Amino acid sequence: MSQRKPIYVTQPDMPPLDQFYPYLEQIWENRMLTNGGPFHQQLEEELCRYLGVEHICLFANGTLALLTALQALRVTGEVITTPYSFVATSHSLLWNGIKPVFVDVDPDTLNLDPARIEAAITPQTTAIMPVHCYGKPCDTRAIAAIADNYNLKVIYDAAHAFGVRHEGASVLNSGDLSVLSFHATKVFNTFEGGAIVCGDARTKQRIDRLKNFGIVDETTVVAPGINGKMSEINAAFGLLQLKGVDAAIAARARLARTYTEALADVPGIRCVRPWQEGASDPLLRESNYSYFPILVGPDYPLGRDALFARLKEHDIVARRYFYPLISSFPMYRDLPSASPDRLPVAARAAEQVLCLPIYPALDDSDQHRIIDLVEGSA
Ligand code: T4K
Repeated sequence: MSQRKPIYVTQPDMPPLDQFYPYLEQIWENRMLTNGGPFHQQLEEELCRYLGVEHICLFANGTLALLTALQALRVTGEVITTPYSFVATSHSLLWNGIKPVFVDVDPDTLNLDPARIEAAITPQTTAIMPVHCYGKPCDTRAIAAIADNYNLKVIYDAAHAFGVRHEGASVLNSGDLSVLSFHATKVFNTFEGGAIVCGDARTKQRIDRLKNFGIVDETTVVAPGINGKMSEINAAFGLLQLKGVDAAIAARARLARTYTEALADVPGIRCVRPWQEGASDPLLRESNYSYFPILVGPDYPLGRDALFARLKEHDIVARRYFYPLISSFPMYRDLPSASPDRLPVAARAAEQVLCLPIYPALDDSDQHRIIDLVEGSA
């Protein structure tokens, strides 16, 4: 058994600790620990500038942001969504008493397939909740056209899409609302955290009230809001992280390029989010390289799970994001739309996917060890 430290699918990018002390001193001095303190305010402003969005509402995590986004738009009834995501996407619907309706994904992008959405719309449908899976933009134009036609809201689960651009602008401006996660495993993290991006001040005000118990002022409560607030310590860490995020994404892009080139000719392996020339430019990038998913097809000498186990034997902890499909979990599997024969593309991807380690501190020799193991030459 080797004594090496495991290599995880991701590791948070940590700025030097001494750079965090001044923020802590400031918090101690301010004695404002939460409820919209100065660092919270500053992070909202800096994120709006960095991301190129009009308004942002910070949250304690992405799941509370999803829950609140649905409430902000008063979504009810049925919502069309993808089964190929992290469970938080559909859980946010159940927590709001909404019925998820699963629709299959596109085989190339693994995002919700717009061509299949219309057939799933019923008189109860009020919204679509797509996911920019692994940070790859959905077909936002096609989704907008369907939403306009049927008068549906669109809430993007953009948990993976921090800093991603699409057709020359932030992908976070698509739809009615976009929801980010700043969890420790994400490209930009605040330990735990999340946000809702919206386009107008009125919606921001409503969301800000909903995340603070529905409070308007000392004597007025207008909605059964939740406590979704981000604390000052998380906001301060976000400000520090933001300084290094372009360098972190550039480091990820280099790793993605190495994987893409090394694995291009391995029979049976398909890179779902290959590195692309020019795609590291912060103004153009359609990817933040938050994940490096590969599909292990029938031409590969090992099954996906055998490759997963082989890597693990070498202390490389890859992850099968997103297996099992959300629709196969007990709270969803009896829904008519959850039947696996209606979701063949997502079901196949879930059986074949393996996310390889990618994070700025992954060193070249470890990455080559991973590549050698996938190539079968180690
Ligand atoms: N929508 C989508 C599409 C999402 O992917 C997510 C979250 C959400 C919504 C909800 O957002 P949040 O409420 O989480 O803000 C992880 C994360 O917990 C979750 O945030 C993320 N998606 C999901 C895709 O992955 P796990 O259960 O796989 O995490 P865990 O603890 O196994 O971490 C993965 C690896 O990362 C570990 O092997 C080690 C490493 N790691 C992890 C943590 C927490 C570290 O090195 N340091 C750390 O602090 O869910």
